Amino acid sequence: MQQLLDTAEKIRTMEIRGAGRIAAAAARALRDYVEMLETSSFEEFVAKVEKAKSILIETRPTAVSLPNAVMLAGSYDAETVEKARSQILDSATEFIQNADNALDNIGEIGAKRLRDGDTVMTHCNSHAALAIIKTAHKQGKRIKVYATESRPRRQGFITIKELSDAGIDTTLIVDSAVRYTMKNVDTVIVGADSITVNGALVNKIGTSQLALAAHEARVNFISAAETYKFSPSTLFGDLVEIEERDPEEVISKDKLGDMPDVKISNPAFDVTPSEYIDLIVTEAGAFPPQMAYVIIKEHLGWELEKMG
Ligand code: RI2
Repeated sequence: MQQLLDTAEKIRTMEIRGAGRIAAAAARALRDYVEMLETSSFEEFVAKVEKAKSILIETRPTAVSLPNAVMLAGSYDAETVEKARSQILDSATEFIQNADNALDNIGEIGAKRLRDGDTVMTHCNSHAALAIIKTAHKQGKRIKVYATESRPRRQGFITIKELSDAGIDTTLIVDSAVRYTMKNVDTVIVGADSITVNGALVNKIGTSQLALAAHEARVNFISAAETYKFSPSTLFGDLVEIEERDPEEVISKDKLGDMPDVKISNPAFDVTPSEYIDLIVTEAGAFPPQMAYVIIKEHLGWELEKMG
């Protein structure tokens, strides 16, 4: 259990971050926990596995990849400890493997949307979005990238490191330079934390500003998202909760000093409506956002059965 609690803490503090990485880490933690779980009582096994699942799911509220991963990795229908254990080990291993392959497919499919000489803007740090840019670069296309800083956690620094290590022409901009810079951009590519049934994209705070600026400048806007980033529960009316993080991430109490009454708001994500999204690139193909329902139905049907 201690290992699982450590992983949960790393997800909460964002030592492990990025909707896809969170999902894979949770699947691994659940697999390792189940592998070591010592009990011969099936009731106890079920209770402990369910408890472990909720600990992982409760770490961060917005990225649906987390509950989807825990449900897919932790699925079993056997009614004995050993059979259920072996089913979960198989499901979790399959999820982790599929998640890895998904990034390769997203890279291949999305790279077709980039032409030699294109300029891309990206936000935060998305492994799925970077898979597209890196694949196009590997194919010999000359791609130039503007990466936003992405305050307050500055994940843009991880992005520029990854891009420059890959030998890609990279420029860092502050978040407020998005609209000014958009005139030089051909395509915006971002990741996804959740995609709702009506095709809205929930992603790092500031994404909707990129989308708005891209729309105004007639620039393509693409989200790169594995199918497990679509949210089945939105089909049943649930809203995606936007995580509000510690104000200390924005400014420390010391620096606020003599302004103790000033409040700090630190929402970690925002919502981009489907009208501003040209395409969602998944491992199963490139879809318009209006097809979110079909993706949920075909790829996350297990969840619908449980709910329906
Ligand atoms: P990949 C990140 O959230 C960003 O919002 C990013 O766009 C999204 O996860 C998807 O990332 P955070 O964990 O799965 O930094 O594509 O809050 O890596």
